[in-house]
Amino acid sequence: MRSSFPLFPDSASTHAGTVDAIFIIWSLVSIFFTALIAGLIVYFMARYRRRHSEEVGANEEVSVWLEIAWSVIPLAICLAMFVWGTRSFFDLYRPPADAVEYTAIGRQWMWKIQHPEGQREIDTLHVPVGQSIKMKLASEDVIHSFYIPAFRIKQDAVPGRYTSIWFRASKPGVYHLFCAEYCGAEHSRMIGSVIVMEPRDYQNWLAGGSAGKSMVASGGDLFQSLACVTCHRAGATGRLARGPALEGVFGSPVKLVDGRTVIADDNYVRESILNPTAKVVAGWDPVMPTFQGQVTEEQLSQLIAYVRSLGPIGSAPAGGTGGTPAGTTTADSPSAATTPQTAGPGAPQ
Ligand code: HEC
Ligand SMILES: [Cu+2]
Repeated sequence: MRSSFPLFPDSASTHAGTVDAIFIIWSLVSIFFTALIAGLIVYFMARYRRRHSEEVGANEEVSVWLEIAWSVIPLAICLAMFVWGTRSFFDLYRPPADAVEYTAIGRQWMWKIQHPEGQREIDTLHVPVGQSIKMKLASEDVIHSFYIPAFRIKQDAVPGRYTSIWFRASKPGVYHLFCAEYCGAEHSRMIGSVIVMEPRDYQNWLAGGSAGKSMVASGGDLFQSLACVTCHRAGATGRLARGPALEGVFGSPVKLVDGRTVIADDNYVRESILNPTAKVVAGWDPVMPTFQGQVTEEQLSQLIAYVRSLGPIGSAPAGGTGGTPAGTTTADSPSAATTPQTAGPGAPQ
């Protein structure tokens, strides 16, 4: 719970223990060596001071073992901390496979949150305790930073691309949500709350809200209304296809005309929609129009959720929540890479 004068934030996520341990141990190690070195300086100053005006210094024997010790011991401590810190850093930024994806879009000066089930909130984030949650972050204007001290997580929200961070809340309660990047005049008012609930309460909360459509369903609507479907028709190949089928594309490698192969992740699909000529799929002409300026950040993440939900052709559309990419790579998956070398690109405009 929030206290009015916290000296140390609450520990309310599974990250908190490791992050605190690293912080505390590093602080103690630093204090120990600072005190040791400063103490020795003062001691030696007194011990080896010049007592008579005619006194001159003499060379001391150098102890090789002493020199080795003070090189090797700090090195070992630093390397151990480096390995530990790196491992927990990767853990913070690599969501586990069962993580459910929420979207947070920063804009001057608020956080717009969207749940996979479709609920939207501003400056409030309701989450169930014990569930791994991946926050996908974007920004509509300047750099913001999504910061929940009680969870020990902080990640920038950068215009033009997606970043992400994940957490698993471990304790019900209400915690601070901040923007930790100076983002303009009212930056200090870009604050909100994270409300961690028991799973049952969370379900009630979901049921009580005006849910609207899930991310995937809204994305499906946009796919129709923006006419993506005219070119990306499921199962259409040969002369019918004006664009590659998107089934099974998400999470798979895509071959590009310039010979590179990229993995179709959030940022790839985002770029395909906003700047289609940046990476053109091998075997296709760059006929896709840009949708820059026609879709909001929120709609973009809905479209991406929809594209991700498209399993391989023939399979039922994946359910809504999807933290794991639908459609895994199979050698002969009908992704665009190899499809219509002859018919597709030649189709009228
Ligand atoms: C005029 C036809 C056309 C329209 C409309 C269109 N696309 Fe495309 N799209 C293409 C073509 C052709 C390609 C392959 C060439 C390329 O990469 O630019 C493509 C590529 C893509 C890719 C990359 C696919 C892959 O296999 O890697 C995605 C994702 C995509 N489009 C999504 C969309 C979405 C979402 C919309 C609607 C907002 C849309 N497209 C509208 C023709 C179209
Ligand atoms: Cu901000």
